[in-house]
Amino acid sequence: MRICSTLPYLFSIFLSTCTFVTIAQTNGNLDESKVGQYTLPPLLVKADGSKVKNAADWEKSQRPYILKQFAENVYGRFPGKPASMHFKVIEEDNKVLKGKATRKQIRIFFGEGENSPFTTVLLYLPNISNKKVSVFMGLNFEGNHSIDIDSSILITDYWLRLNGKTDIIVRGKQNRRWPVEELINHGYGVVTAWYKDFEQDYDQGWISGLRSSLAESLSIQTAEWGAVAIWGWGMSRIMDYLETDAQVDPAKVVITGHSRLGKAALWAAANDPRFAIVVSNNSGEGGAALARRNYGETVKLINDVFPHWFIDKYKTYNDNVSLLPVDQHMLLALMAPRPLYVASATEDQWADPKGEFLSALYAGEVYGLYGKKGLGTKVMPPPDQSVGATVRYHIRTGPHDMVLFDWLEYIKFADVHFKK
Ligand code: GTR
Repeated sequence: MRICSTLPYLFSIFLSTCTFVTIAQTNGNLDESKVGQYTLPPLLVKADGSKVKNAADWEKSQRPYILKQFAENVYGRFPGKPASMHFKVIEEDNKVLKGKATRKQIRIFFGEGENSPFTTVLLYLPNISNKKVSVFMGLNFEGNHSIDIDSSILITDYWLRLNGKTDIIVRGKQNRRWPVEELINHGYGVVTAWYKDFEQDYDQGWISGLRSSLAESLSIQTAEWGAVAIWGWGMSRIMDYLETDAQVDPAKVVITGHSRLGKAALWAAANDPRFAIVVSNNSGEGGAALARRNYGETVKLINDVFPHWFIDKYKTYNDNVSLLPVDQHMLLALMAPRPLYVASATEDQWADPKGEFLSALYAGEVYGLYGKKGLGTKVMPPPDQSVGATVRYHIRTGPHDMVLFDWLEYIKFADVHFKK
C-alpha cells in the first residue's frame, strides 16, 4: 500500500504518544474510593419508557436502537464490503509445523485489479481429516511476521516502507501473543492481519488509510467512522474470505482482540453476527469497561490521546459522560446470545478490570432473555480463576498483554461452545 514516511517522523509520533500516555496515565484515577456514583442507562427499557418483553422484542427494536446509538455517538458507521473486493491466495504450504498444519497467505484487494489497496492475511489451519475447522481471528500490532519466527511469513512492502529493513528484529517478536502451534494442537486454525494495513495508528492516519481510499466505493465520509471502526471492519472482510475457504467452518469463527484491537473486535462482532464467539482481552475504555466508572482511562483521556479512534461526537461527552446514551455493558449485550469472554489483568488497572467485570455482569440481562446464564456471580473472581457460563470472565495475574494463560482459557471456552 501507499505512503512513504521517514523513520524520524515515525519515531517522533512514537515518542509523543508515549509522553501523552504517561501524562494521561498519571492523570487517571486509580483509587476505588474516588470512583463516585453513576447511573447506567437501562438495557431493557426502551426510549419510549416501555420494557423489552422478550428476545424477539430485543432483536426487533432495542438491539438495533442500541447499535445505532453506538454508531452515532462512539464508533461511527460500519459499512459493507466494496463491490470489487476480491481475494488471491499468494502462498500456500500444507506441511508446516512438522506437517501438522497448512499455512496460507491471502491478499484481500479492496478494489479492482492488483493495484488497489490490500491487506495480507496469514492463516494457519490444522491438518485434521476432511473436516472444516474452527478458527480464531485477531488483528496483530506489528505485522504478520511478528507473530511467529516462521521465515516464510511475508513482509508486505507497505510494512517495509513504514518501518525500514528492521524485519529481522521484528520476526516472531510478538509470538507470546500468538501460540500458533498450541492452537493447531487443539484443532483450531488461526487467522490474522496487520491492523495498520487498514489505517495507521495516529491522528492523521486516515489520510493514507482505507477510510480515505475507500470513501467513494463505500459511500462513506472519512469523518463518519473512526480508526477503531475501520480495524473492526477489516475483521469482517477477513471473515468474507474465510467464508470462501473450503477448509474453514465459517460458522465457527472466534473473534479476539487485545486492547485497542479488543475494542475493534467488539465493535466488529456487534455489527457482524457471523462471529460465533467473542473474546475481549484487556480492551478497557471504549471496549469492555464501563465508561461511567471514573477509574483508569476515561472518555476524555482516551479522546485526548487518541483523537482518531472514535468519531468527533464521542468527544462531546469528554466532560459529560453521564449524557452518553449508552454504556459499554450495552455493547457487550449486543453479543448475545453468542458466547462472550471478557478478560482483564491484575496489573492493567488502566483498563479498569472491575469496570470490565461489571460490564460483563450487567450484559447478562440480555442473555437472560434467551434463557442463557451470564456470569452467574456478582463477585469478581480471584486472579487466574475463570467464572461464568455463556458470559465468562477472568483476571489474569500480570500486565496488559495476551498470553498463553489467556489463550488456553479461550480455547477451553470455544471447546465447550463448539462441543469439541
Ligand atoms: C493504551 C490505551 C488503551 C489501550 C492500549 C492498547 O495506551 O490507553 O485504551 O487500548 O493503549 O491498545 O495497548
